[in-house]
Amino acid sequence: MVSLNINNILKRALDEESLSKEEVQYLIGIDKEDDRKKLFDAAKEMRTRYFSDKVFMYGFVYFSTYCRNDCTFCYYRKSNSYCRRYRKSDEEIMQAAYDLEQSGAHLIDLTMGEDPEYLMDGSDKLIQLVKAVSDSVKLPVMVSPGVVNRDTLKKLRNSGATWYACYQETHNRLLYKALRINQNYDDRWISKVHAKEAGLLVEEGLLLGVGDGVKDAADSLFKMKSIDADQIRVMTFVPQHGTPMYKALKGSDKLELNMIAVMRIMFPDRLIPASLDVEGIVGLRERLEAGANVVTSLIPPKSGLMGVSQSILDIDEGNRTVKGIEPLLIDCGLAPAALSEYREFINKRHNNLEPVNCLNGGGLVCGLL
Ligand code: SAM
Ligand code: MD0
Ligand code: SF4
Repeated sequence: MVSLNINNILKRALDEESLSKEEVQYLIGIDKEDDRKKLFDAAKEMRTRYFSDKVFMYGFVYFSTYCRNDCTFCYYRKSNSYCRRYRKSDEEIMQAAYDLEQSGAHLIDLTMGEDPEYLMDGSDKLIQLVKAVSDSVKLPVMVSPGVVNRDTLKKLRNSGATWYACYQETHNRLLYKALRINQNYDDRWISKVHAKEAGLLVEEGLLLGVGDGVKDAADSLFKMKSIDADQIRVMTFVPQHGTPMYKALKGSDKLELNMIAVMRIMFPDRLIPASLDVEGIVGLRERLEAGANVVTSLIPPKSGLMGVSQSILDIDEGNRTVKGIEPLLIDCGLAPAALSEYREFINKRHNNLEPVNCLNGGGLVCGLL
């Protein structure tokens, strides 16, 4: 039995030995500042080993904020009458994608609420949009449409999408039920299995500060391992006006930072975002110092486009742009990656043909990467 000592655990982690769930939980929960510094240093060492301190930058286009769901944490839940909604035209979406490409972003993330106009039976509006953006912008495209069926995922892949992003938020089923009201946990999980089968890369993510604990966080990391996600993320809950969780206290982002570092140690060759959508530019340095290697939620200023959990913070000021973040990257000893390096990562993940065993209990081989 290995003793729970930070130096021993980090040494084993840097030697790339697998950590037990007990050890992972211990790392996630560390609180003493000098121990946290050791954790972040180990995470940065891993990032240097696998990514040579290069950072990828993702453009974010939240093109429709209409949603049929009622997630308790989300500003855009359907019953939030306080929320100003929009549905951008194809021209506006293409313009935003073009602006992001010109600014030096490496990817366009097309995100929407579960907008019935895009998701109703027989509609190919989403497929057409992805095709139009993929054809006109020479960048990989991520789609974040919520849960969609197997057939739609295949069509998204065929129309040019590289990534499917869909965050489980938690793997504690009781908590999931309270957060994603009337949404089935397994349907959401299986959509990611189907996405992999369709040849899409997958991003999986967690929401922290919503009643979850350190044990939930550790369990979630092992669950994430089972799906072999290509990109993994954590975001701290930001209370939203007009929602049932508005009065909840915004948790400190300490747990998010520990989680980013533990993710980097457990998944050293995967992409891990530092989202500008939690604390804006002010929170970027600490997320990068914890081992993140992607900056997400870059949004063209004055486009009228919003963020998810910070709907307007830093957008029109131009702080959520490649130009706005570059000085900070450099100050952190990091550098923006070249687009060719991003494509290399994608190709490597596409060529990883290891079968994954990712369905609960069944021991099934359920997809190829
Ligand atoms: N509607 C689609 C869906 O839910 O999958 C796409 C949007 S998804 C990318 C929005 C994500 O932002 C959620 O899955 C959640 O992780 C995060 N998010 C939403 N509201 C948040 C909040 N108040 N605080 C922190 N993160 C939040
Ligand atoms: C972000 N606002 O990266 C985006 C969003 C959706 N794929 C991503 C949560 O922070
Ligand atoms: Fe809709 Fe997504 Fe917000 Fe849930 S998280 S209410 S599905 S936009």
